Amino acid sequence: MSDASATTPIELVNGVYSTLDARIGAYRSTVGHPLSLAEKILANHLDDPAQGTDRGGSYNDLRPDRVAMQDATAQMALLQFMTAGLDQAAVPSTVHCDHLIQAKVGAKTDLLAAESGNKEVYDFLESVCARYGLGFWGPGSGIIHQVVLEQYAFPGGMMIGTDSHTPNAGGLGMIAIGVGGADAVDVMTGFPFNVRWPKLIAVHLTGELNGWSSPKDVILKVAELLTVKGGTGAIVEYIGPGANTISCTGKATICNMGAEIGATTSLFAYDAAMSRYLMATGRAAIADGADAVAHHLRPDDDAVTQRDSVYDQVIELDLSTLRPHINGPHTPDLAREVQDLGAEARANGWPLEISAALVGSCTNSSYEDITRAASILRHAAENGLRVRVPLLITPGSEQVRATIERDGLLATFEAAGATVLANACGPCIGQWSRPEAITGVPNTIVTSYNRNFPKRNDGSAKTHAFVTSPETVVALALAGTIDFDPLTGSLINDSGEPVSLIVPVGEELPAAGFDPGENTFTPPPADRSGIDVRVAPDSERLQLLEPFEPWDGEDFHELPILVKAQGKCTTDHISMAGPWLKYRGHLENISGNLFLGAVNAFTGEAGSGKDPLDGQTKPYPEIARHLHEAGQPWVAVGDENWGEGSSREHAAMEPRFRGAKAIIVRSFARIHETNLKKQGVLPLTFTDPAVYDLIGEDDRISITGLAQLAPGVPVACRLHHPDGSVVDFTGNQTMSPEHVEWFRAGSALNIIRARML
Ligand code: MIC
Ligand code: SF4
Repeated sequence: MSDASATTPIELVNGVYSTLDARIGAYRSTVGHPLSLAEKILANHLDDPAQGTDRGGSYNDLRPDRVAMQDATAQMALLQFMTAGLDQAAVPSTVHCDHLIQAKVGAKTDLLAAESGNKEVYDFLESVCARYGLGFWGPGSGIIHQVVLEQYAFPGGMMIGTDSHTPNAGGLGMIAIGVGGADAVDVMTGFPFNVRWPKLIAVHLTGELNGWSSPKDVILKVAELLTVKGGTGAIVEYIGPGANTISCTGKATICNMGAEIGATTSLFAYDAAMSRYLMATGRAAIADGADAVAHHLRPDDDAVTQRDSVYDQVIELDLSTLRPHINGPHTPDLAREVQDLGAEARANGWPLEISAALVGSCTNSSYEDITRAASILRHAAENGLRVRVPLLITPGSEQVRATIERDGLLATFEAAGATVLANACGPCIGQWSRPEAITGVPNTIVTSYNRNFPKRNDGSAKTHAFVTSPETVVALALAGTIDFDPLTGSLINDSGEPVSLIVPVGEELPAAGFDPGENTFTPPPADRSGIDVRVAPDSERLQLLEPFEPWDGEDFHELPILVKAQGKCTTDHISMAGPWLKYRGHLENISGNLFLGAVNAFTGEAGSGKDPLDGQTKPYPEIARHLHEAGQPWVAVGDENWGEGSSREHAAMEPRFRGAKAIIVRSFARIHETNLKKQGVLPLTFTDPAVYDLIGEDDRISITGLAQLAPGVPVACRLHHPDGSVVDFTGNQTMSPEHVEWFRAGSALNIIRARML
């Protein structure tokens, strides 16, 4: 029975806590080693407690407590859910309107523009929520992860969310996993969530952050150490005495950006900081409940002392010596300390001058973040310093916005000339309208966001985005250049005198409590019988889904290669966001962006290649449409960490819709690989990565023996060169028996549909 209220009811939490003793006790006796926190929470959510688990090996069924979806992914998730024929979502689920609001002028104007521009989509989402018993957070309510942290996350809980930064809730001790819409559909239709039992990485924290160093610097450093694929298939658990010195929202920042290292999720143990946050956000009953079972909400003491044998990998990090970092451009793991950036930028020809500075996003817009950044601005203003570049701020939620307005913090930003944007993703997801005069030339921006792939923020590959803490963003905005060390540098003020910045001072939580602001939540109505979900047949933005065809039982013979991508091919490269977000509910229209960002390995150009049917050079989406219309299936080839970044399943559905049979790459990012399996596309990795180099533009690929497709058995492939010569190779796959069924049925959803009928 689902309960889509504005906050997680204590009954749900108590239900989860009531099984901890028995479940954890049983699990401990089967594995025979001290337990990490991740194992405890997962064991308590196993669908079948007797099911064996094998780290990095077994796929297990879990029962999450909640589902959350944001507007840009909810559309496709709910279009799929609707085809299952249920009357109500099986677990408490919510939809959050945050991604579709474009940042142009400022909060009020932009929100009004979004409400009218996206009306059809918001009406659709609101009516689906009402019809199927989901909670609806309207535009202006805030970014999904912040609202979840404030309202729904709880220590020891487990949730999935259709957004890669769902792990934000790990800051409140919850296992929160980012998934594609099809996984959300499983859970909303009452099926378990299936995931590979994760490996465990411990980050053992000692010491205490000080001065300019902030939680963001912890994850910027960890991203450097683990790289964008180092967390793949693992839960990163932050342990050790240093963890307790970080605020709850700071922990959330760290877990949030764990998405950038590919981790399944990241997690902190329940502690006093979490209790304080629960109290401050009106959830004292949950804090009491958690206190009563606190020993289950942290790793065993022995797991921490014997960490080298309990965890698969251990990173030691001394917070006391950690210095402020800044990562980028173009990849979130390119890290260095802030004072080293100037020299590196000069050596690489990156513009030193900053064209815009942005504070906020789901990663960094807590009360603590904003007070720390504001303290720098206040001191600067008192000492005749000015912000030298456009400064933009996106509050993470209506509650944060109302509170920082009440406490005069927004006024500090506005006095410094900052533009306050809507409580939404905005420039973080390319929803940022900037003049061509700026974006048309190489330029540098600094943000407190988490992602910085090319074109991510303003659609321009010429924009170099660097991610850092909010206080460092503000310091660099005062300097106007990335060649500045806030710790030791000084800036010249209005009177021509040098001024050094003070060390940022923050407040963990508002002394006067949070101001909830406007009510932006709509619960489902008690009587849902008469509610109609309407999708206009001629809509450009919404399209009802047709089931994908089941596999025809044939092997794949001599398929052309639509794209051989070189280097990074993230979900942004496969299915760009920004202006394309408007088609997230219309599979055919959004397929107009397929591979627009992918770099053609034969030409070095992004977004275009040779049409295998007529030999002409065209944009990839046009070639894909041509192949689709001609009934010609195809494959795509790529390099490492294919599908890194977002959870958007469009990056799997578009290729599927256009006729992709297999994606063959050196390695995959977790969410995207699952999304491909869910939609019936075969994800293969080269057993011998060198085969990638042998693939030519006019080659074809055969994949055979598919009738024998079985878990873990490599698949036979053959590369056909145009001169008739061939190269045989194998593709590894990570299919479970269930995944093989999805492939045969044409998609995971086809199986759900069949079971529901
Ligand atoms: C992102 O940060 O890339 C997004 C936009 O939030 C995505 C979701 C999406 O593409 O809709 C994510 O992280 O999953
Ligand atoms: Fe929104 Fe950016 Fe957070 Fe994604 S990372 S949820 S786009 S604010």
